Amino acid sequence: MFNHRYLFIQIISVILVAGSAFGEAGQTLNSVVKDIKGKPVADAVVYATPVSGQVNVTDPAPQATIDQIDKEFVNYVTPVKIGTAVLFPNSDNIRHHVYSFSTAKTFEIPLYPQGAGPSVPIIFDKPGAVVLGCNIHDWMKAYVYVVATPYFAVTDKHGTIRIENLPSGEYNVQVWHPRMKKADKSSKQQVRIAAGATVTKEFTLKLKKVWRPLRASKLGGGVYR
Ligand SMILES: [Cu+2]
Repeated sequence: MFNHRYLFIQIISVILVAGSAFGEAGQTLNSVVKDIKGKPVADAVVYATPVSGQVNVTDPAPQATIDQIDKEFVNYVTPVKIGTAVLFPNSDNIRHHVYSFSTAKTFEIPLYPQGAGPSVPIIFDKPGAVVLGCNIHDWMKAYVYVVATPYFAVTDKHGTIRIENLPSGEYNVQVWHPRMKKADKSSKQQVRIAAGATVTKEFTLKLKKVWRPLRASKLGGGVYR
């Protein structure tokens, strides 16, 4: 027998579920990161941590990949949530040897040839910056930045990021960059993101000049592996 009352309850619950889903999906955080001269800063990690400390763990085993292409790590900066398993394939037809001495994660993947790389990923289980290097190619350098929130992004060449679908609420929004001078008050801002709101936060970073080993020239005829 057709039950009108049951159908009515079903329709109402569909509307309620859809309504709350839309309400939660509307919040967006935009950021622009510049240096003190006003130039856009690429490769900066912007991350928003709920002040309540509550994070919505929708993905219990997140994964990421850092490739090695033409003797460079790709990408240069990879933000990940704590617990992320990172795979290190090698797309070059030569061997690489990946290592980190950083306290947030110390590891080594001894020389390995082209291919998928070790089948066991490296689990990044502590927050902080991890500097990656290659024993063979001194100029190869990259960073994993481990954060305790699922809401993060890395800036493009325009210095911008966009994080969508944050739950509404109060956040600490922070920025990190490999060349950033010591984190200070200006690298952390508290922001309230109301239901349906799009909020934009600007950051201005003081960047260090750092010496980086130069990549061997392809044109110079020098021998390099
Ligand atoms: Cu290498």
